[in-house]
Amino acid sequence: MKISNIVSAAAIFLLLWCMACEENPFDPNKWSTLSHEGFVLKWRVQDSNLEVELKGPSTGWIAVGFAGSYGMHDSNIIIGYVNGSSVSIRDDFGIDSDTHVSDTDLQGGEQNVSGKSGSEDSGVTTIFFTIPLDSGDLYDNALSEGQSYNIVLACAADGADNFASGYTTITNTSIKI
Ligand SMILES: [Ca+2]
Ligand SMILES: [Ca+2]
Repeated sequence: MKISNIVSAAAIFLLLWCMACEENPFDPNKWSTLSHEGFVLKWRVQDSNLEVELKGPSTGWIAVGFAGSYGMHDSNIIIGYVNGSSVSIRDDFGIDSDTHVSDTDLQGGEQNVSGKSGSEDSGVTTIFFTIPLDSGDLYDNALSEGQSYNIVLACAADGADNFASGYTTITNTSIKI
């Protein structure tokens, strides 16, 4: 066997090995992904937290809500928008199927989102954030790894860089944490 063939074989082996690594289902750092009606949600459990990346089809606000019922109702909603270099992300709660308010405005509620960042490109907003699996806040529904939960995905009209505008898209689905 020529040296060049050995090098090629080694390169292919390494490539396949690396690809297999990325697909390792036991990798604790692995992200789960859901694509649903123009949204892409990625999440992973890290220690006692849930790390989340949400992409939504709007240059206005986008939101994901965890463990509610229909629409936004009773959902722990994390809503965010990007305006130039400014990223705003807020910890909300769905008080009915289409109304969300800041946890801070609810009695005993507090903001429990960390690691906030985001970007906007080609009509798509992306936000990153971390929430505790169980913040202890009445307005953040406790989550357990391995369980499935109803979620809500929503966004506002393009350019609605605020938390007050109504949604133009809202959809419910479910994920396994
Ligand atoms: Ca909260
Ligand atoms: Ca909340």
